[in-house]
Amino acid sequence: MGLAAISMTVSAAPNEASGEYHATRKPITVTIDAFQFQPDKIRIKRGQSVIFINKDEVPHTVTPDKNAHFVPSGIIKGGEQHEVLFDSAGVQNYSCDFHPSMRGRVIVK
Ligand SMILES: [Cu+2]
Repeated sequence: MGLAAISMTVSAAPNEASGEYHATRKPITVTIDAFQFQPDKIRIKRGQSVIFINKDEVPHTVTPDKNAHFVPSGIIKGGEQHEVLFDSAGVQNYSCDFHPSMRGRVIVK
């Protein structure tokens, strides 16, 4: 996915429960480099998204733990990136399907 596509996916979708718009919250970037999520702990606001950029040459995933609430990234090929929307508050832990020791946490307020 290119940068142009990314900016288009940051849509101005209203949160229907609150009627509040989250479009002004810019995505945060997490880099996947040398089999690590960097940073592996971030804090964001509900409705904010995270762009995971895979700088490795091998594919990775951002897969929620059983009790986490966000849509799995699917495979992010080497050199590619994927945006994940976090619209549930709480501690969202995730790992990579291929490398279970690769773990990260998004704290959604
Ligand atoms: Cu991996």
